[in-house]
Amino acid sequence: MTNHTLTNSEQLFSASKKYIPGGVNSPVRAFNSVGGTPVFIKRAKGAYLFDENDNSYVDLINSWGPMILGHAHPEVIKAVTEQIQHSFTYGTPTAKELEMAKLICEMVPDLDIVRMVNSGTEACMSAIRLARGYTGKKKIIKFAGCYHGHHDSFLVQAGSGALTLGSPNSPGVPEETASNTLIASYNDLESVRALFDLHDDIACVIIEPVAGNMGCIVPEEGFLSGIKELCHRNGALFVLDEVMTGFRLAPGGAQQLFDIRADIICFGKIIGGGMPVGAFGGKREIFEHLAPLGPVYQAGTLSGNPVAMSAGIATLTILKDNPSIYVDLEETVKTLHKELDTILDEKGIDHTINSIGSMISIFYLEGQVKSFSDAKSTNTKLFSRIFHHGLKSGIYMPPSNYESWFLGQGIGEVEIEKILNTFRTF
Ligand code: KE4
Repeated sequence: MTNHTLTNSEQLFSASKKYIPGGVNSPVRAFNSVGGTPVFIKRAKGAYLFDENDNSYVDLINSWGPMILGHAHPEVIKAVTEQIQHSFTYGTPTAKELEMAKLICEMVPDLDIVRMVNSGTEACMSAIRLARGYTGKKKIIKFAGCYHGHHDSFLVQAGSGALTLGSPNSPGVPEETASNTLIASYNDLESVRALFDLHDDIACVIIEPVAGNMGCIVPEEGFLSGIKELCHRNGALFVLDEVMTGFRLAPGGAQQLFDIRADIICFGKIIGGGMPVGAFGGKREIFEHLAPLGPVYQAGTLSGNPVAMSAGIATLTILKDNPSIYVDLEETVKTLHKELDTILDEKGIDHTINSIGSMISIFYLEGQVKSFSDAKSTNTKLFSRIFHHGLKSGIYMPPSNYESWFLGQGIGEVEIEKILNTFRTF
């Protein structure tokens, strides 16, 4: 067991709090739900993070999803290095954006057309604006515990960081806005049907095809297709938020894995290969309503910039050309699921592990976890103790029980052993 001192992180954190709200640029990084000082990371390579004291950690966050190829992949670095010799951004159309859009439409089944933006939040907020503009209706349905970014309409019973602050609803969101967001329960099709029976002005349903922001929760058979059918029967659009699952669960994301087709799909994270990129796409007929073709406005100074496109194209091309990456990641997660289940059973620790593809979460409770109401009874105090034990053992898990682990390439036998040992020695 290496003793990971945090002195430099502690000094940096207290200094950062003077200049940055809470010392972080995204709340979940502040360790609010696990306590202690966040570890400041200085560099990363492959499956490893290195802190300011040069301690190494097996990375189970991978920047919350993007780094599926592992950190500092040479081909991604090469693509970005080449582009920046020709400047960073022009604010004009470029051939790189055409190349990126074609690649995405090749990889994602039945995707006609796609618009690049700069984050998952932008992708999801633009998707619901387009759905509202296209249908002329104003309400949306989201699911308790799902997170679609920090747009006003989504901060109602939101997951992810909002949960770690215990405030799934945020001040600053006008009641008039929040009242247009209806809440259903994951894996409960009746809760969706009931809302459609009550309201006739629902523009869309937006859902994470595999929930990752209340911990990992897999959709039950027929749930997603049932939602799609309810949407189309009621003149609403079916919107899949694949910011997390896109290019992670398969080259074609959840649409490929579950053989389901949405009207609008949102992307982020992996699509940028670590650069700030989001995207939303779908049926051509719907996107003919989007500016400059149609009246639904959406724009962005750095949308589709050549540097981000270079990182995204390199990343997606490697994923497209090497489907074995998905097989290996899935094998690793299956091993972790099985071995961790055994270790936690032997220790008599109540737990449920949900996993699919390269996504896995451990809930410290008894019984199944199929929705947020199940997930919220997880023992977050126990999670925190295991989290810090992991940190001391050189494993960096996401600092919240309401997050999925994100695995990247480079997690092999040695890293699996390190992860299992953390739980064995707990
Ligand atoms: P961004 O705006 O953070 O790029 O994407 C928002 C978003 C949208 N949809 C889904 C399914 C997401 O998971 C996210 C962002 N995920 C969180 C982690 N679960 C981001 C981490 C953070 O907030 O720092």
